[in-house]
Amino acid sequence: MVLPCLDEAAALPGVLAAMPLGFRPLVVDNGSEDGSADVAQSHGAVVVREPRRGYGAAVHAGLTAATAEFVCFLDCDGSMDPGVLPALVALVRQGKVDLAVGRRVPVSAAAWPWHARAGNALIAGLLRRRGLPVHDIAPIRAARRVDLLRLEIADRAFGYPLELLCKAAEANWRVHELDIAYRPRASGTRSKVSGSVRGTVRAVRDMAGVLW
Ligand SMILES: Nc1nc2c(ncn2[C@@H]2O[C@H](COP(=O)(O)OP(=O)(O)O)[C@@H](O)[C@H]2O)c(=O)[nH]1
Ligand SMILES: [Mg+2]
Repeated sequence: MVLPCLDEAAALPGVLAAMPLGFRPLVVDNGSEDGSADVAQSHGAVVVREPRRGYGAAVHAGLTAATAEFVCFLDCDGSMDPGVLPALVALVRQGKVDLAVGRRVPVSAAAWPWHARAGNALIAGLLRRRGLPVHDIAPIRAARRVDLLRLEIADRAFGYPLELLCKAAEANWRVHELDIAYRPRASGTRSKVSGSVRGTVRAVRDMAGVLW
């Protein structure tokens, strides 16, 4: 399991404690300054260090470092329960789909700011027009490792999840979306993306670069 991480020391213990049986957590750190790497290590994760900044750079480094046949991705801010991952992996393992993704269902208004939700809904709508049955550009997904490497995703920032979905559509992958609970990130931690309008604008800019 690949966990992109930037300054999530307060959330990591809870996320790693909820790791389902048989999953090996790889925390990819991008130079956190809050001791995230040490916390991850002391809670049983393998730490991969990626000097290049960016969500996509972290996810790609984790995918490269992973050795399992099936890989999955999850934020390590405590907003999503790792317990949902076995269901996603099972869909891929059973050969029913090539990519299983989570559709975030917020448990409260605070879990998902309006601007992030609006930007996400807009882009998911464009993806459905390309034939993908998705309602979210979710940061939670499972697939075969070799399949993902073959997609050759180039974005190293917040455009990564969208580029992944676009390339999966081009390659005619079977994609399935499951509802998952989306909680507010763990207290004591700070959002890097959708916590501010500025962050959302940055994410939409990265994503627009992928779509056009
Ligand atoms: N390695 C790495 N992880 C990042 C970076 N930016 C965000 N993340 C991680 O990616 C996940 C999503 O970021 P987050 O701040 O939760 O975005 P939000 O959910 O939109 O508020 C979290 O696990 C972050 O720690 C980055 O530049 N590098
Ligand atoms: Mg988050």
